[in-house]
Amino acid sequence: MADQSLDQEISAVAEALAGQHKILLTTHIKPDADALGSLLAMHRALTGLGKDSVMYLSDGEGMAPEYRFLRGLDQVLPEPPADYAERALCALDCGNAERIGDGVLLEAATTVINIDHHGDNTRFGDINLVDGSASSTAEIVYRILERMGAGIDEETAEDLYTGILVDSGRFQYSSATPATFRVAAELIDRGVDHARVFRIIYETVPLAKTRLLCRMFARLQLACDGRLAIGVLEQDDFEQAGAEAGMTEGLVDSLRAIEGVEASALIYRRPAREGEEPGAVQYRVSLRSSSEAVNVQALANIMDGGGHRQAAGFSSDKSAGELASFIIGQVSAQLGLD
Ligand SMILES: [Mn+2]
Repeated sequence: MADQSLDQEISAVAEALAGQHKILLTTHIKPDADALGSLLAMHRALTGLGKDSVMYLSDGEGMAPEYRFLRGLDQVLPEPPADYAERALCALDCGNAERIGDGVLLEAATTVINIDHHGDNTRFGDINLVDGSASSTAEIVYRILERMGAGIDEETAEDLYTGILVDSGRFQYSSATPATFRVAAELIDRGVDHARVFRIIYETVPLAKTRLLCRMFARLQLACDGRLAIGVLEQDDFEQAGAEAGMTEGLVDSLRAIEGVEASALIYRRPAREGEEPGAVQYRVSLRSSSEAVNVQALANIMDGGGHRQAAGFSSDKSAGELASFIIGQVSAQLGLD
């Protein structure tokens, strides 16, 4: 996207938000740090501007425990507010409408504002701000708030910093540009204790999650001449490890980190919830690539999923074995191995 049109889109969203009073903010199911950070920061900033802002999350149960330190999560509603049809809906970090997890909101909203950084975003909003080159939605939210003249206090800064930190792979992915580092520096200037945020997210790993990691590595499968790593976690693995559904966060990245590996996949089936048939839970597949040669977004799109070239995912009713074969076939073709 040309910088100028992006700049216009930022202004359009800033004006649209400024023109609304009642706003419903939401983000994607199984929210990650970027989703939560963007949601909380936008809410605090809009509230600070005198707006009637409400946060809603259709399914927060798969949330990774390391993000629970973020302040204000207790204000996120598990059900849509009664007056949802009177509100403008602002979706954050959602590549498509299905990611919101609650179709009725989209139908009912007075206006839909879609703010995201997934390159394959379906532009489902009335107003769309999609910057596929941004490190994170949080970085985009920072630019919108700046444009609106909204105050960014220490808490808002921490929310945004956390989103940027995690989605940029601790500032190591190529999506982390000099501009990303400048925004991060600005947020630290506003009081973020970055060393503390780092410790909470990366250095207080629950033992149960470490056990889950061990189970994943115990059955590690290498394919495509060692360029593809596949991990599988069954419901039983979560039980044996004493792990909860949200503890898969980041596991796929450790598969990619193996020497020679350019792409990785984690195929997993979360534990069934109360009243849910274990067999009814679909497999979820998280995909990562560290090479130009493998585009995991294209792979996810075939299975009705989505994401970025280097990080994507999808859900499926197929078996773990079928999914592994599918991924090996696709990655082999992309690498020109067959
Ligand atoms: Mn994101």
